[in-house]
Amino acid sequence: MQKKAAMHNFLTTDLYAITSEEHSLGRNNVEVARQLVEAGIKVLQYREKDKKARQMYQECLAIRDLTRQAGVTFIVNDHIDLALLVEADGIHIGQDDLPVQAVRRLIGNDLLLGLSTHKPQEAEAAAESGVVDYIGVGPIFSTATKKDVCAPVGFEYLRYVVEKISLPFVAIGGIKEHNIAELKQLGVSQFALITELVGAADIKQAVQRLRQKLKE
Ligand code: 3NM
Repeated sequence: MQKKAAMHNFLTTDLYAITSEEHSLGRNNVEVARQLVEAGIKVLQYREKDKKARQMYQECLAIRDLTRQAGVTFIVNDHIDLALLVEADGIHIGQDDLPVQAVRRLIGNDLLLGLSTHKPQEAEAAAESGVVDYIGVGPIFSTATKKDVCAPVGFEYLRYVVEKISLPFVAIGGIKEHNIAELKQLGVSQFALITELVGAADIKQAVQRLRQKLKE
């Protein structure tokens, strides 16, 4: 997918789905991705912390196929090699990963580069770098899904990003059906969710209910 099209999916007000097999009720990542794509998700990130490279490669290849056919923006978390090998649309990294300038040198200009941020200085640095396409902002609410995550940043940091940072951003961390509308009112248009989506017994229904909340 062209970078512009990949970004277009990203900019529409909607859900940003992230995989996590341990929270997927016994379903594997590829099956969950298939259900998310069938439910109409437009941005999907492959995130898997405890698997061998070979297995992640196979899963990413399968998910790349699914997402390409459906015009879904496919982003790989952390693994630059995997993102390049499967021709993903983007890579998402954290503050402890390689510097964004170095990553940009590796991936070239055609892939989206996303960076997790947790405080104003990190958002400012991302914006000033000139190489980051979007930032993650979180955790907004408390979450048990990410093991090494910092304490929730609440709305204060979110408000800061809405008002002061010109980069597109995606809110993350503890986002659920009952709090998503509140975030939209604060100016969020992309909502990244793990457990609320991959941990739903009926993924299609979960997507529909969350989207309904965004319309209200
Ligand atoms: N990153 P859930 S919070 C992967 O703040 C991740 O950067 C975060 O999972 C950050 O939707 C988080 O189940 C976990 O709360 C999000």
